[in-house]
Amino acid sequence: MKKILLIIITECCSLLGGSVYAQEVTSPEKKIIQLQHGAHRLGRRNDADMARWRAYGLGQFIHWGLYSIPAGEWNGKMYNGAAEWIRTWKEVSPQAYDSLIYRFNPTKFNPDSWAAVAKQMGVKYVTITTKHHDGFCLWPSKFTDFTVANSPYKKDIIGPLVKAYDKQGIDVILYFSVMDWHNPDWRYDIKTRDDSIAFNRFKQFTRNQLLELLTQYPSAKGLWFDGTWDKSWVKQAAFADSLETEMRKLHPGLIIGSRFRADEYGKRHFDSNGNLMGDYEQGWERKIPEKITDVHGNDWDCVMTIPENQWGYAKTWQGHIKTADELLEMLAKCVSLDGNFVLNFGPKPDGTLRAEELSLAKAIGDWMTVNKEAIYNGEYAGFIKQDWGYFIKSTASNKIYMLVFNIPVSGVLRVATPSHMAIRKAYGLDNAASNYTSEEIGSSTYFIHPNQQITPKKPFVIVLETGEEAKGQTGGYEKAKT
Ligand code: FHN
Repeated sequence: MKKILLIIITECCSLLGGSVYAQEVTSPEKKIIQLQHGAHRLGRRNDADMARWRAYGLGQFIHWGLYSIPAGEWNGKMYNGAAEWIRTWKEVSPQAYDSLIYRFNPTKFNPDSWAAVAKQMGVKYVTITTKHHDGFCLWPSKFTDFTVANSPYKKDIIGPLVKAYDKQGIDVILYFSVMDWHNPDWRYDIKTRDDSIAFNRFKQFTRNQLLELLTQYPSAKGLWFDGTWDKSWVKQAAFADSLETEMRKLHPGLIIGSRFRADEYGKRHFDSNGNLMGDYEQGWERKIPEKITDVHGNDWDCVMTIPENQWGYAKTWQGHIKTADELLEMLAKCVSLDGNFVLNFGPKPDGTLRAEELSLAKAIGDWMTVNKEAIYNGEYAGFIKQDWGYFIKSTASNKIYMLVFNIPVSGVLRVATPSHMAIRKAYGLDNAASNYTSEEIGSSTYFIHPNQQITPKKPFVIVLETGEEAKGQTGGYEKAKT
């Protein structure tokens, strides 16, 4: 009770516009710090825009910019890091890198064909880099010369892309890196008065660009922030907090992840009380939670590369390249734990997509054509995880989907239902007439026997229709007396 009261007090204070000075309240159960710039809300956002975001399941990430030109190679030498970071390599002069603007001319860029690929793949949203850490803007920003408008291509990339994806019914989220290596006012840290003057100009520049993006592309559904870990930005709790409020006012329904701002103690993602800052957790980069308790009831997305760590176009991919089945398993795992899965694409400098990405998109899309019902509107089902794969519950139909990736030697699939739930029917998602036997083998435990010998080439989905266990229908199983 005491804990609940304290949480309510904290919440009221932050809703009152942060007029309460930071002060510590001690409780025997938990020490709660009153924050002026902590989380704006406790728990999930429950409006229609956020419900739409939550139902996406599958997304596409696009990293595109000047770095696609060197593509991980500089003066004949290969760079070991991610291609979009090549500007920071000691072998590369920043001036030489920045002059790549004069070579940016993606004459084969066709946003309609990108959007068609994404549509066939089954993605519900795309996150596009409007500006990555190098500071190059894919839209003609009024606030810097370092934009596509001053490249040989001259034309806006973001506007036509938003239009093409909107036309396909795919929502657009704008990626924005606060860290900006090109801007002379950007600082990693603020140590001197001059740093502080410069960084104040940089803050205004950042604000101008963000308001410009939201004004120019009003159909965008959200902002995906990056490059916000620098000490300089982490110290801007008040500024970032008021900018977030300003952006939300300008663009009602705007969705912002947990990477945007820090609280006044410099805590990022989660404030000093452990509450999520922003609308969803953005910490799941190239990793996926193992269990539902890892996500603490928050919304989240996982952003994933196809090779180990390349976001921008790299001529050659090193190491393990994920297969379509691995990516589908990641997608299933994310949705089964209440998250979205976002797969990255790094287009080539001429504006085309690389062959490996196109063929993975096609394979994922072919699987989605049959199985999308198990992904869209999917959420954690509350079943105990089994080794054969993942359970997903549909918020649209209440059906339970079993996404099967590993079939046991026995060929039968074990299911333990939450208590008082019985399985009424089991069938293949690709064939509603395929009636699978569900054998009750113990209290709330079943074996699903697919009727035919299963030798699938692809992961497949079984639909479970469930109902309340009839009163007294416990099967009379006796517990061991230990
Ligand atoms: O440094 C970037 C990286 O290049 C890429 O943009 C990823 C995408 O999530 N974000 C940063 C690292 O967290």
